[in-house]
Amino acid sequence: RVTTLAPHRWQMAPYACQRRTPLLHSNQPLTEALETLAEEAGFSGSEGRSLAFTRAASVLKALPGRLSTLEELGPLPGIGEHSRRVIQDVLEDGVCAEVERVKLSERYQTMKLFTKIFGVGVRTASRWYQEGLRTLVDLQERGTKLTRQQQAGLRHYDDLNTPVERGEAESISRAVQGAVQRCLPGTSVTLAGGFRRGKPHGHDVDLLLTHPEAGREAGLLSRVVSWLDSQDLILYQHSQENSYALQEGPEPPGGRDVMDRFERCFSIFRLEVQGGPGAARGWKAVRVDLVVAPISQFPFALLGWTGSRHFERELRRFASHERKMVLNSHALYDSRRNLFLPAVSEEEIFQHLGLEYVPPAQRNT
Ligand code: 8DG
Ligand code: MN
Ligand code: MN
Repeated sequence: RVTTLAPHRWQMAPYACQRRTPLLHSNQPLTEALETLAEEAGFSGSEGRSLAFTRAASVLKALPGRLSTLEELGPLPGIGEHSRRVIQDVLEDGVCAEVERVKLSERYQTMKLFTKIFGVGVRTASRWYQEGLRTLVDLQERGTKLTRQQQAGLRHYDDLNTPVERGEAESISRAVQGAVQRCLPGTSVTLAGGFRRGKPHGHDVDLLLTHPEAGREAGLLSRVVSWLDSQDLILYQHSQENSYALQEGPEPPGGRDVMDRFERCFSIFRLEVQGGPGAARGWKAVRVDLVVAPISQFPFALLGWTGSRHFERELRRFASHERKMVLNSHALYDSRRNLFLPAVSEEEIFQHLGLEYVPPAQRNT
C-alpha cells in the first residue's frame, strides 16, 4: 500500500505482493526505460542486475501519481544507484542515453528478434548471436538446427508476435470449453495469465482446467488435445505429464521459480478470424497454454498462473523470507510447523501468508 508522507514523498511496502499495482499507471516512460535495461541484463545473463531494474520499475508502477523529481522518491525500497540515474535522465531529458544506446545495439536487437521465436530462450539466442547469425533468414540459409517447437515458432513468427485480443482469448476459451464438455462433463476452464489481470491483450492464452471431483482430471488433457486436434484447431503441441506428488514434500526454496509440474500442454491454435493480420487466409496462429490442476491444488495453480511473473516471484520471496513458508503453484508449506496449509480460494492463501488480499487487477507489477 502507498501513502503520501510529506507533500512530495512516497512511502511503500518493500514486497510487490504487499502493494496494489493497477494495469495503468502514471510513470510509463520511466518504467519502459528501466524494463529495457532489465531485459538487456537478462540477455547478458546478469539475472541479479535484471531483477534490480525490474524491482525499481515495479515500485514506480505502484506510485499513485506521476514522479516529477528524484527527490520525491526519498528512501523508497528497491531503487538502487543505477536505476536512480536512469530515472533522473528520463525526468530531465525525456530519454536516457544508456537506454537509447541499448535499444540501437545490434546485440540487443538480435537477441530480441531471436527470443521472440517460440521455443528460443536467452541461451540459444545468445549462441546464435555468437555464431554470427543476425536475421531469421540467416537461420534458414545456414541450416541452423531447430527443434520441432522452434520450427513451428519460426513458421508462425508474425502471428505469434501479433498481440492476442481479449475477444480472441475468449473464443479460444469457448473452444476448449466445448472440448472438455465432450471429454469430461463438469470440468471448468478458467482464463488466467494477463487476461485475468485485466490486460486487453496478451502474448498467449493461459487456460486452467480442473474438475470438482478429485482424481477425475487425470488423463483429461490428452483426450482434450486429441479432440481439438481432430477438429483441426491445433497447429502444434507438446504435452508434459503430471510429475507432482505431495508426499515428496515441497520444492526446495530457490528452485526454478516459475516451472511447475502439472499436466500441461504448450500449443499453437489455429483460430478462425474475420479481420486483422490473418484476415486474408481466414485464420491466425495463437499460443495457448493448457494446464490441468487437481481441485485441491486449484487455488494455488490459479494464483501461480495469474501472474504477473514479478508478482509471483515476490509472493514466493515474501513467503520464504518473512514467513519461512514455501509457496508454489501446487501448495503452501509451513517449514516452522512442518505442515501443508490447504486453501479453497486465493483469499485463503493470502490469509495464511498474513498478507492483505490483492485482487488480480492489482497484480500488474
Ligand atoms: P502475457 O501472456 O499477456 O504476455 O503475460 P502473462 O500472461 O502474465 O505471462 P505468461 O508468460 O503467459 O505467464 C503467466 C503466468 O504463468 C506467469 O505468472 C507464470 C505462470 N507460470 C507458472 N508456471 C509456468 C511455466 O512453467 N511456464 C510459464 N511460461 N509460465 C508459468 O506458474
Ligand atoms: Mn499469458
Ligand atoms: Mn503463458
